[in-house]
Amino acid sequence: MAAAQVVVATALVHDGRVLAARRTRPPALAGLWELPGGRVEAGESEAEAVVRECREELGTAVVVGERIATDLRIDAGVLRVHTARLADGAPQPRALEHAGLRWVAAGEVAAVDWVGADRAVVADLVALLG
Ligand code: DCP
Repeated sequence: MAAAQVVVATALVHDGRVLAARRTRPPALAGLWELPGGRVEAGESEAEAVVRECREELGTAVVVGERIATDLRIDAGVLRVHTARLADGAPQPRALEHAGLRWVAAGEVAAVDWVGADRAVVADLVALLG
């Protein structure tokens, strides 16, 4: 059996807030907020995938930190969250995949309308933001 597809998500932290991105697709996820990311491609490390997805989706360079959560099961496979910080440039919703971005403070994390898998890391995000 093939290994489960790994999807990475980025807990991008800046000035005590974490970046949330509003999905436009698929219909089941449209309007909900996620930690930006996507599928790890063949031959790519998870950290490399985080860097690539942030460049593609947000137009920004990031430095990847540690993995903050256990594996989360999603329809596409398994989701792994990595912390990151900005290396250069303010994130912009570049890809059609996102309708908007917002920086979320620790006290606001629980109230965000997250996609299902990401909701499971709310406590980790609050701890991360301290
Ligand atoms: N996903 C999630 N939470 C995240 C990021 C992704 O639950 N923080 C889920 C949504 C999708 C799957 O993972 O079902 C793949 O995510 P993307 O569609 O963002 O991945 P890609 O950008 O790689 O997709 P595509 O290949 O469609 O461009």
